[in-house]
Amino acid sequence: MTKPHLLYGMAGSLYTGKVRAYMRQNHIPFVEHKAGGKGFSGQIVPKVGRWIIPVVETPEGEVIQDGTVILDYFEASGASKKSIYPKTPVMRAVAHLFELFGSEGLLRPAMHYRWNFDEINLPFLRTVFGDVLPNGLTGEAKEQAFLHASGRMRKAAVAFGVTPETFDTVVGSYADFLGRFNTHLQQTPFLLGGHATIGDFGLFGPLYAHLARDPKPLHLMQTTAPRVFRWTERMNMPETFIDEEVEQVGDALFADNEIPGTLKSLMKFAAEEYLGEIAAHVEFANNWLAEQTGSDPTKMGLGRGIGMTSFDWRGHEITTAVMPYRFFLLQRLTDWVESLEDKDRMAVGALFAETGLASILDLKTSRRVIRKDHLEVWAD
Ligand SMILES: N[C@@H](CCC(=O)N[C@@H](CS)C(=O)NCC(=O)O)C(=O)O
Repeated sequence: MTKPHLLYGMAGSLYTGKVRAYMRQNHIPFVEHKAGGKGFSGQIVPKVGRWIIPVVETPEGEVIQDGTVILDYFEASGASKKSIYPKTPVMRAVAHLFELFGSEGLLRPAMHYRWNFDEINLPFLRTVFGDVLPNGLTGEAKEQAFLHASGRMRKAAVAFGVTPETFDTVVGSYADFLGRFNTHLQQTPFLLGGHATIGDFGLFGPLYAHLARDPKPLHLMQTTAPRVFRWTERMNMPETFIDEEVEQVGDALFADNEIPGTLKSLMKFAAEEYLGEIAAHVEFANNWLAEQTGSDPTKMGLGRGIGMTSFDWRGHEITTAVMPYRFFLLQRLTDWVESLEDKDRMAVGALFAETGLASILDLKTSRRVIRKDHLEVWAD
């Protein structure tokens, strides 16, 4: 019998959820280990160079970190039943847009609904965080370890722009998003049609691990956006479920020239919610790179963020962490569009212009972000 893959993660982890769902959908046998265990801290963390999940260890002993890199490893190995990369130019660009927006643009509601409703969420979160705490802790030591881990995440929420001044706006914009996605899912089982793409997997991180598991947002999703909740179940299912009442039946994705209005509405939401932020981050990074005169950027450890920058978000000036990983995902969109023939590039450009997203296709950092030894680094 072939050995299974090992997945190191946590039930409540946003990025672990994306990898787990992919492995389930593609019937890839795996064993999930809690990341607080000795196997992870003793053997995996030294190989990866930092404490971060998800990590997959292949049957051959290769260690892979990063949700997107892991999905690409499986796609390249032929494990995918239906590729998560659409074959047509426009759909593939839309898939990359939602890969970026889903992974990185819904962190405000994901963090707000996890960390700002302690009365409802905290008993659940104490248990969930058991997955990442060292084995064997009890009593006060366990509580202290939870307070330490959760304290770091509360700080991360602030670094994504979730502060008392923005709470109401986070709630309002998330309700808007849920409404649009719920309406879209009336006609399609997945974001882009009959099967999951990289766009679904991007959205799934925040929408499942936080927003469809923690008690406060789970109730909100079930009561206000039941089709989105059902989509989170479908994303986690190894079996196919057919509902003939949904207009899009079968595996096919939408045709490039038949983009539903409900999908355009979601693209417009991504523009309103996230375009200002990613543009401000690219500008900050380019200024930051220009200032690095005394040292070689390619040799720098970038960590999770290179600084903080401010911009207008829905009428608030907010300050958020500039994370090079986002440029790595943005490049996947812009590289794809640049690789297209003129007529296809124009078709993508027309859809992005119609939905307020034209300028995202021109956003570029003056150095590319690449991944080396499990870390993000600037390229030469
Ligand atoms: N780009 C990474 C992000 C992974 C990530 O941020 N994981 C979180 C848990 S969901 C984590 O490990 N956080 C620990 C930390 O930052 O200290 C991926 O997609 O794998």
